[in-house]
Amino acid sequence: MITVHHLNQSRSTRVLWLLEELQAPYEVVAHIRDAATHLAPASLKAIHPLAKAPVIVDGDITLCESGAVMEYILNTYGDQRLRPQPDSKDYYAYLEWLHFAEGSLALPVITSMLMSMEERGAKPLDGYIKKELHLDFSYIESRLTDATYFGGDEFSAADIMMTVMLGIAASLSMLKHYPNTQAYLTRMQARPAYLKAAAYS
Ligand SMILES: N[C@@H](CCC(=O)N[C@@H](CS)C(=O)NCC(=O)O)C(=O)O
Repeated sequence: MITVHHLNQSRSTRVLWLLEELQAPYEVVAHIRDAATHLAPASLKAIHPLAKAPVIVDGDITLCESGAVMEYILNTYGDQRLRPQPDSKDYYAYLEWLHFAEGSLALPVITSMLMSMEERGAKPLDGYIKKELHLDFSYIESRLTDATYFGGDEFSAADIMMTVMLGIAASLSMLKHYPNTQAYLTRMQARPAYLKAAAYS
């Protein structure tokens, strides 16, 4: 059975959500952020040298990086669910959005979050971040104008990757001018499996 090393307020919600969608058995080991630094505790470093969540352990495998963990779970327990077939028309759109969440969107969103935690903003970064956020959210809004889900007509793991990052963006008031994205987020966050996963935070 998979053990999910869950850090409160972290990307490990993605992993819990996916497992709930698949109704796959798992157990959770909770790690609590340091109250002063907000960093992961030493207990997580004992599981993986990067000391970042999520980490899963399944038999001989210990794996971090939420995208890689999602792929592992789909390969091992997915039974062809929650991603388009590799020879389907939607497959590469699915793959793009699956990776976009961490590869492109995470940087400006997380940098903004960190800056908002500072008493004094890092002004030289402002121009860069605003440009990147505008580019990324315009692209997302356009995708969600054309498609119901990031992967096409069907809900997939790409939606899980994207929704968790979009939730952070919404909490930073970044979605005000992107009505389709906001509506999509509301829809995703109403999914029963998301609500179960989010209850772990
Ligand atoms: N790209 C990695 C990011 C991992 C990451 O930065 N995790 C954060 C939580 S969302 C973390 O563990 N932070 C605690 C720390 O750095 O001490 C992924 O998608 O898994």
